[in-house]
Amino acid sequence: MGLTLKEKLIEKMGPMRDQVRNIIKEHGNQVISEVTIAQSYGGMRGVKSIVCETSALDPEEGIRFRGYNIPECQEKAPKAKGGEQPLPEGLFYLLLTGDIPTQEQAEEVTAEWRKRSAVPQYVYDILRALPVDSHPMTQFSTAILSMQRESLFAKAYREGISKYDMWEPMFEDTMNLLAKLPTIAAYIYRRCYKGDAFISADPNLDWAANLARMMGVVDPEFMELMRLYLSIHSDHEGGNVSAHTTHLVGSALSDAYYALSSGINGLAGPLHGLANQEVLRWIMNLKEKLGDGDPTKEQLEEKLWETLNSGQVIPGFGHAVLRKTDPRYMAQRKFALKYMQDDDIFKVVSMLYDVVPPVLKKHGKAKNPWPNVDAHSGCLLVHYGVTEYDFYPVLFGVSRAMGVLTSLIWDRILGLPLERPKTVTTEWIMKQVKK
Ligand code: HAX
Repeated sequence: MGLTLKEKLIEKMGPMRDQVRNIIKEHGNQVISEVTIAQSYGGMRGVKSIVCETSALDPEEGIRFRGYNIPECQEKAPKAKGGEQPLPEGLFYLLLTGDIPTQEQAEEVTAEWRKRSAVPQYVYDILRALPVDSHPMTQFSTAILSMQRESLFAKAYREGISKYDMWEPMFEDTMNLLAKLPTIAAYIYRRCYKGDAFISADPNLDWAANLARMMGVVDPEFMELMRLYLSIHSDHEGGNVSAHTTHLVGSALSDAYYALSSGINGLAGPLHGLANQEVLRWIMNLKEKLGDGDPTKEQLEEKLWETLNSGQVIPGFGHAVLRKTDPRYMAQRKFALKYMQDDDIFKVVSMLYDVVPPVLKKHGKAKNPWPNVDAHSGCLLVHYGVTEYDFYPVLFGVSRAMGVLTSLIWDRILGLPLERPKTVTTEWIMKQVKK
């Protein structure tokens, strides 16, 4: 029997703590970034300031999870029997420990989450008390927050836990939360769109396949899609809104429930995770307007300019860091080319890939005219009958929870302090300018 996930983490944390302590001691004063006035007003774009261990985003190449890019993860990470896509459980193991797990180690995560997956009855009661047309992200965030009373971290803090040991209840809270998220997400889906008819988990299925099953989509292809989807949305380094928010709230030693719920609220913004909903809404509006048949390139261009000229953004395109097509988009495109080449919506998504970048370049504002992850995900979901696009960001949230909670555990391992950057007023800036 090899090391359990927790033992593996313990093995990794000592050297990392020493390394960070030494870096701060020996090089703490070294400058790694400067901040301009434009960056202060401009959402801190490009300012290197926060530390995040789990993944790194290169503007040209895209995301690397602990050093591995998406094709490498697809090739090396454990898969479900007969499947080709990585098991998200393996991605979680990688994000947490830095090592790609063996098949057995990934399956241990599946088994551990299965053990912890029971959702308290009061969560269903609370969800049922919300209007059924509350946005699915509101329901998701509320469900997570409602379980805060279960936090082992909060309990340990009350009982006087040492700072050095805080990672452990954070790890337990993370495992408990991740175990429950697919059931909660699927329940929200069933409640909102399928007459509140609950479907229970199958103890023989993996985490992602169970989410598919509990949503009521039993197609093995959709289970593969969920494995891919939940793997590639898991993490995007530390500065994006959901990761940064979770980290910030956690820095006040708020527990994983408070922190994740906040991160999910950030993901619910249309410039972030809600963009996948917006992309589908945009395409469906277009199809509704044009009627049956594929739109022409000219019709797409016209609609794009209409959107831009009315002061709105083209959802699914552009990125704060990336300057090339998002590899998460490409991974989904590869999936579509394999399973749904002739799908109507996929055809529109493919046309947009050709038509939007020149339009955005001509428009002259967006620094990155290329598609991001959200431009593609909706069309894959519609293909398998998940047409209710308001729900899409919840799936993003289930996946993103893996990355942001992993970072929260590392925040506690490294003892990172309360985050509190200095703010300045425009009056202060004016004084600097006059100097
Ligand atoms: N359509 C129209 N205009 C766009 C644009 C787009 N897709 N992307 C950027 N721009 C505009 C910006 O609104 C900004 O305009 P103003 O100067 O008038 O404010 C200008 O171009 C410069 O912006 P930028 O520096 O290129 O981009 P930002 O770093 O400020 O913003 C965003 C990055 C992702 C928010 C932006 O590209 C956008 O709004 N895209 C559409 C929404 C979207 O797809 N969001 C999902 C991103 C991926 C993600 O986080 N998923 O969760």
